[in-house]
Amino acid sequence: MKTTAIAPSNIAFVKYWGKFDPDLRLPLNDSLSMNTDQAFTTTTVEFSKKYTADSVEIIFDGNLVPMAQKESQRVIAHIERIRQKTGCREFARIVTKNSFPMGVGVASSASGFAALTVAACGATGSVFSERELTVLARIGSGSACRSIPDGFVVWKSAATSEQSYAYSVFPQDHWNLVDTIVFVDTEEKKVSSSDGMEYVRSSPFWKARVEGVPSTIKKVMEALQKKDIDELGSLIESDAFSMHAVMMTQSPPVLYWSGATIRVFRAIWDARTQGIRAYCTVDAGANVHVICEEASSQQVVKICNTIEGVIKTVVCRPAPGAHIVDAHLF
Ligand code: 2P0
Repeated sequence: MKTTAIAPSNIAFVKYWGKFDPDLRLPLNDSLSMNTDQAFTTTTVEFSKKYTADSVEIIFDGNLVPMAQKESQRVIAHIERIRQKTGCREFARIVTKNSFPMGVGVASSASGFAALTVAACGATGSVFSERELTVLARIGSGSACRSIPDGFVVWKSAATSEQSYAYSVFPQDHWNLVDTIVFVDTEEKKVSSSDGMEYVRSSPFWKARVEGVPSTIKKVMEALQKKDIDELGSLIESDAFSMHAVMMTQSPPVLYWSGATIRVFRAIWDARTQGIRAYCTVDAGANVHVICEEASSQQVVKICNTIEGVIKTVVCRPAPGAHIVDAHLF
């Protein structure tokens, strides 16, 4: 059976950095994110007797190419997990396409494993609840579980796999927030998130950050409910810096920012003194996400496009979660 799914990427307002069970990807803290409509992955999975091995291909610049070995092994391990859960015995062909470059801190693994989970589960013919899909996606890549429910999503930290799931807290049309992704680097990052967060406990600050997260999530939920951009923006900017402070003080340290990353921060802070209500957040990469309301979006894009080192800006709005579509990739 063949199934195709589209899954958005997501930008974390309260970040996930560190796990207490790396195999099950059980996170040290809850996290909260917004799905983004312009950064997404489309994946088609077909299980069939006609295949004699699993294959993973990616559509890159319009051409179908085999996925690099390290990534394809992770994809096939996930397919095997789904086969074991469903009793499916056939090999799979997997073809995938991203709307954005991989490995540049724009959560390609989040949209990738969310789309893969929904497409592969659908292609087995078995029926899963949304919660079960988020648990499965999480084992593929932690933040992928947040790309399955709609809009604004919380992922719970919990002691067991079944309890660490993601759920929507507000739909995508709750608030006209805009995430302007400011690309300053489109090369693959040198330290993957999985590798980087392995050493989280070597930072003297990790525990303080994890202990503060429940209160931050509560305040972010209140700011979302009230649609208070200044309160929300201050909280997410502060959480991003707190995560990067942990990264930079790990041993070995991880520094994802470039000079242009910092120029974007400063430009946005300057803009705030001029009354533009916009705030920065950064994931495990150099590219900055500028969060504002629709009314400030054009000014934000204009400012960002004049900063030295900015390659391009992509304007994203809140998006629904992963879903099945009719148009297959093969
Ligand atoms: C997040 N990041 O909350 C944080 C912020 C990066 C920085 O989730 O090892 O690719 O596959 O579970 O999900 C990126 O980490 O890591 C991430 P794995 P993942 O969005």
